[in-house]
Parts: sequence; structure tokens; C-alpha cells
Amino acid sequence: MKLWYSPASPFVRKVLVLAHETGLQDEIELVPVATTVVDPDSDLAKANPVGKIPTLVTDDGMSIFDSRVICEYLDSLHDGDRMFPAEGVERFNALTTQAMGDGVLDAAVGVRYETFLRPAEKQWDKWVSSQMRKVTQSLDVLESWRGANLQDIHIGSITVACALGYLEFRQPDMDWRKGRPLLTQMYETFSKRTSMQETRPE
Ligand SMILES: N[C@@H](CCC(=O)N[C@@H](CS)C(=O)NCC(=O)O)C(=O)O
Repeated sequence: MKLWYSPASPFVRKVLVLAHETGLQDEIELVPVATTVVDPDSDLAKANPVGKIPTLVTDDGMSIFDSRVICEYLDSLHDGDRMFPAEGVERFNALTTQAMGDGVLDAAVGVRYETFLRPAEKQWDKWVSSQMRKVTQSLDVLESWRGANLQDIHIGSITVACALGYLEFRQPDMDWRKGRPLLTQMYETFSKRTSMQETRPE
């Protein structure tokens, strides 16, 4: 199977971390692509009309996206511990944790587009600060999160770790660790895993 990817994308990183954690990393051929909202890649758009990465194309030619669906698809391909709990409260807690990590990423990636892609004279400070408020509010909730154990390896903790890694990469001045000792400790431990080491953004 082929994965349209960029090494800087935190949503791609989610998929690759899950692939490493489940032993599937060697089954995936990486197809590099440079795509942005304003400069989309036309070949990627044939596989995914939304034009976003990650997009997975199976050996049968089926396109699978977005990161949530790709991760769940990969989790169905191995015999080890499941990254998506099968049912009940545990499942929906893990999925909600994933949704919060994805929400942090949507806001942070949006800020990156606003401040990096949009011409300076058109940038909207209030929009940026409002997106960053979503990030800080979510991190504050995650600091005392009881919905899913972030010390365990599952789709929720993988997504949160990738979100923290992205903030460190793109928003170093934000200093997300400040006032959040539990998330800091979780991230330090998680970052030592091979899956995280092998997928560090460039
Ligand atoms: N909800 C999607 C978000 C993916 C996403 O936003 N990817 C960005 C790169 S980090 C992208 O492809 N942006 C190009 C665009 O928006 O056209 C997922 O979970 O995969």
C-alpha cells in the first residue's frame, strides 16, 4: 500500500506512529507530496478529492482517508494489541481523546496556514488567537484527563503525542509544557518510543 505523505504533517505522523506500533511500517510505501490549500497537488486530488494528506491507497486501488480512517484500517490488518479498543466506554474514551488531539492539530495547522501561507496584510490576529485558545483549552483539559489513560498506547495517546510534537515543532515559543507537568511527563516517555523517534518531523 502507498501513503501520500509529507514528513512535516502531524496527521501523517499519527498514521506512521500507529504503523510502527503495530509492526506494519514496512508494508507502507511512502509517496512524498507537497500540497497546500492554495497550491494543491493534482495527482493527490485523484486519490482524495479533499486534497489532503495522509491518503492511503491499498494494493487493490482503494483510497482511504483521513488519518482517523487510515489508522482504523491499519489496526484491522495486524494480530497484535489493538490501538482502537473494540467496544464500550474504553472505545469511546479513546476516540474522544483522538478527537481532542485532532482538534488541537486542526487549530494549530490552521494557525500555520494563516501565518505562513496568507499574505501578511491579510492575516487576522483575532482568528489566530482564537485558534490558539482552542489549543490551550484542550491542553488544559488533557492535563487532568481521566477519559483515557494517556500512559497507555492507543489511538488517543498516539494522537495527543503527535499533537504535542507538532506544537513543539511549529510553536516552540508557546512553551506548552509550562504549567502542565503530567502532559510533559507523558510526552517525554512517549517520545522515547521507536515509533516517535523514527517519525520526528524535519
Ligand atoms: N482531518 C484530516 C486533516 C489532514 C490535514 O489537514 N492535512 C494537511 C497537512 S497537515 C493537508 O493536507 N493540507 C492541505 C490542504 O488542506 O489542502 C486528517 O485527519 O487526516
